[in-house]
Amino acid sequence: IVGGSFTRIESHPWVASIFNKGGFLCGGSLIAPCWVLSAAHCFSDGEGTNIKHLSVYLGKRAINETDDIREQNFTVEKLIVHQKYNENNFNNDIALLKIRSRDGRCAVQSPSARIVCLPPSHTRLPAGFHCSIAGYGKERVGAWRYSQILKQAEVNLISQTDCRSKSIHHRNLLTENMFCAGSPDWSTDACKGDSGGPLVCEASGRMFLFGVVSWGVGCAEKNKPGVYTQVSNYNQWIADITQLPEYTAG
Ligand code: 4AZ
Repeated sequence: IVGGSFTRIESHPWVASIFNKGGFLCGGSLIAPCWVLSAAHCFSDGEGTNIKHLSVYLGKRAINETDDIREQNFTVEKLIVHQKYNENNFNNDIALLKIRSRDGRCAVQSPSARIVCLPPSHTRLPAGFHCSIAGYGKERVGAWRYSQILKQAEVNLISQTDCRSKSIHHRNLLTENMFCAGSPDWSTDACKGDSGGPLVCEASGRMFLFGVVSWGVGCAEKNKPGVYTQVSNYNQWIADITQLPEYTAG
């Protein structure tokens, strides 16, 4: 995250960190005890991801530290990349990971690990609405490594019309499964490594997962807002997968 501030995992307890072969890969969000929602593009490197090489953490403040008290660590039992994910335009950039601890359990709720609410189907919040993003992504576009500590920042929702008109670049690239968010002075944005992580908005005293960090052109560049997957378009897809007998048995 460019701009924003360092934060405690207890302030964003749904944040998951996903590692591939021991290296940090992407963010995610805990949406049910056994399920983490992330971005499809995190798992589409040519050969495809071998789930044996993935591990998922909850309750982690720093990606290079082990926190025996707070963190929970999981392997990935199933990885479901959206069947209509388009790697050319990032349409349907959404994926689900079924997690399982070494002793066969799912996430245990604690002050540092908690489920985030899904927004009602097809809801969109008004332009200008303040939401927050969190992740371990780069603090500058050219930084040589990810932020070692979890960061968060406030961004405002941008209407589809505004995102298409203000941002020449995004004009023909924005689908109905995406939305834009940015800070009014363009100082704050998601960046490489924040992908898959949450954009949450508070409504009626609860935090809802409205977006998944998906793509952008550079980071915190003028008129190039961050683009997020519109989670409320996927309630049925999420329900179908997380409730499938073959995934819930055992
Ligand atoms: C990335 O490369 C990335 N500024 C994610 C988000 C943004 C840019 C790049 C948004 O994962």
